[in-house]
Amino acid sequence: MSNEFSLDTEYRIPKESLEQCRKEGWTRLPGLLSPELAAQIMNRLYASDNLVAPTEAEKWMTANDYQRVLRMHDGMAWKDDWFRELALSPRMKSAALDLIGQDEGLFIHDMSFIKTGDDGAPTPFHQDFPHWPFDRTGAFTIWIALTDMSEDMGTLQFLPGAHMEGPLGRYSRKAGDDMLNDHPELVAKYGLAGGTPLRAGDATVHLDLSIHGAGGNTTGRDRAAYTLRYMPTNVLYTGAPHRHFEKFGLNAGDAFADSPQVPHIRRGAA
Ligand SMILES: O=C(O)CCC(=O)C(=O)O
Repeated sequence: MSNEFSLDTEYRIPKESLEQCRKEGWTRLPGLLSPELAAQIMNRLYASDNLVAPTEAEKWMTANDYQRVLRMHDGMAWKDDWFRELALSPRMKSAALDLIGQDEGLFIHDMSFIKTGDDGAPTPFHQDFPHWPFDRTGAFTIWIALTDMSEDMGTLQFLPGAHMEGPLGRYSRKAGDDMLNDHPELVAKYGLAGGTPLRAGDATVHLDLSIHGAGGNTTGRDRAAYTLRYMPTNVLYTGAPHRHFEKFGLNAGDAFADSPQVPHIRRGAA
């Protein structure tokens, strides 16, 4: 792996990108990982049988035969040290702390979104926050392309600035539930951004209130993404059911920062 991409090398996010993220709720992180490391992540995910099905609260994600159209791994960094070391590496940590804007933060979740090439359905537009048991906003997702992705493979799209609307609710009542069906005016108001090709190892970031979705994938090639989620240290657990977060041993009202299951990331610390 060339030094430029090493996990020991910090990835500092330019001021303009941090400003874009604050204003628009998303930004790009080109070259976050090397294409070789992206391929390694993909191979490890494909070799793992740790697949999860969407829960009742995730019905929006896909049709019933989810394994054909969407393969998901959840919480790999809580099952396999290789993924944990990646999430806590100087490279990922420096990028996450730039986004948090503080010298300390929390690593809280990782997940894959692999749309198979034969019939990868679109990802309905949604916000993440209403699906999570967090008492305040502040969490965000780093979404990493694991293969080169053309536009027609469905990279994430965003409504830039729409995070300022605040939480608009869960859209999880049925497969394909899309918040833009209830709020068609938002596209006219904010427009659409993203959805452009990515190289393996490139990433996009979106905030928990960003409205995002993706086109389908009918290219015949798998569209594989790996996501890492981080947040500031002050967020409290609401106790709402969630496949991953309920494993942290917290009671409603507890701070995520106090769970031994939640790794802290600190500027400069090993
Ligand atoms: O990859 C996708 O299509 C969905 C990803 C997503 O919604 C997320 O990471 O929050």
